[in-house]
Amino acid sequence: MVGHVSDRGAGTLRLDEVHRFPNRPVRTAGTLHWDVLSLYAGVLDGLRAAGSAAGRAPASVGIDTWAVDYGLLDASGALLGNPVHYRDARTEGQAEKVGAVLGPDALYAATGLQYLPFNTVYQLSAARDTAALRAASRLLLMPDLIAYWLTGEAGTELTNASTTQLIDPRSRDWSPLVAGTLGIDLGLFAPLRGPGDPAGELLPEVLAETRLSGPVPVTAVGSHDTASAVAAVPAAGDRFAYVATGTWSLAGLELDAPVLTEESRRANFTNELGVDGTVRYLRNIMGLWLLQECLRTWESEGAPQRLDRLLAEAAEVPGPRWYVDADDPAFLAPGDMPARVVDACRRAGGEPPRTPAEITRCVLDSLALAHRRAIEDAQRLSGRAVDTVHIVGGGAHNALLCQLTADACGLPVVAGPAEAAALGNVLVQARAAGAVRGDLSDLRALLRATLAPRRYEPTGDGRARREWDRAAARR
Ligand code: LRH
Repeated sequence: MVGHVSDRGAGTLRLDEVHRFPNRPVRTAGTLHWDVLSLYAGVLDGLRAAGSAAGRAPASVGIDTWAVDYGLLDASGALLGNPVHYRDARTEGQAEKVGAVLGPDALYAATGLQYLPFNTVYQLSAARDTAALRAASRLLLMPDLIAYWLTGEAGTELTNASTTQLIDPRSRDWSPLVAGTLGIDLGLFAPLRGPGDPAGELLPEVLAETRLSGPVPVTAVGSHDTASAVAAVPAAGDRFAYVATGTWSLAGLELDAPVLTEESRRANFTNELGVDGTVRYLRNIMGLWLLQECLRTWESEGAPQRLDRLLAEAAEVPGPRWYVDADDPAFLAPGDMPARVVDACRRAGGEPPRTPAEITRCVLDSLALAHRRAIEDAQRLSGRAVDTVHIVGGGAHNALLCQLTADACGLPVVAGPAEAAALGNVLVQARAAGAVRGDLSDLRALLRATLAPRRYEPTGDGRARREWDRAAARR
């Protein structure tokens, strides 16, 4: 994505997509990996395309990816094997092992991170006796690994580091308590850097390969994609909730300080760190992964579905009628998703959904309900009330999901931008480069002045509203 950003005059904020490449996990010898070299090749192709589209090198480059995963390097800087995918089964049973050393309540009090089976601490616990971890002298989270290959400089960006469960959200620094108790060597991590900090320059070999003329600085951004996406929520004021939708739905609030209460832990809320000293107080919800995986299954069974038609049909299915628990780890692994959804409905009692349209409706109603529960819980646990829900990320294009979320929450939904992560990424770079000024609220004002989000008012008769209330009350 090439961003064009300025706050002069009426302001400019434009994204051009110059290259897109697939991210296909690969299973070898029973382990699910990221094909990180193919991703890096895609980044180089993208930089080359960016240069030729703009006719000049970009003023800055910033990288964000999904959270928690990492690559290990030996002392010479060579990658020790392909990074393992967080959906791999290696973390099964690790929470119990870690819990025996550091109880879940103490771990939460120290890190404020929700329990997710794939948090980096559980991955490191699974990797404990492997040759790769023993041989490693560096651990780089995914965006930091890409940045390292581009620049030769190693750093650990803070927003993403906060998803490792090794960061104390009060000090915004490593937690020696957690690392020490769990026997994790903090020396593996490169020094922390924050969004907006310089992160080196493209290496000569990278400039040659991408046909860019240097120097091209690399800037640390909210390198956790969700941190960048939340930075680009076009909200005015602070009475808003957000749902960053894509493979996951990340639903919650932006706060100034973490909420580390026992109640918050029990509600499985996370305190990930955000841009400009903020806290992303949210819950992970399985998200559109449920639908993506259904589509993949139907295709592999020789019955491919067109998404637009499927969504139109799903909108005609009377609902809300079926719900599955969109926080259930049973949906985490790749595989036959329609069967898992139908199974979960059958266990809940009554006639399960049968057709692809009914299953799609079930998935979207379930996500809308999970969004409502997360937003209600976040308000209760933090004491911050909201009057609007912002949906950003890929799901902002899904009109049915946006409308159902408005209906379930009984609040207006403002949908867009869909490319929030890329926008939050370029805005932070542009500010570091001096092209825009101000704090998050100024960046958001620029978003509002240059984009046209779509608004969904809650609809539905009294019966539908009562059904959402009933469903939300059932836990
Ligand atoms: C979304 C995301 C999310 C994490 C998950 C691993 O892409 O970064 O915030 O929990 O991936």
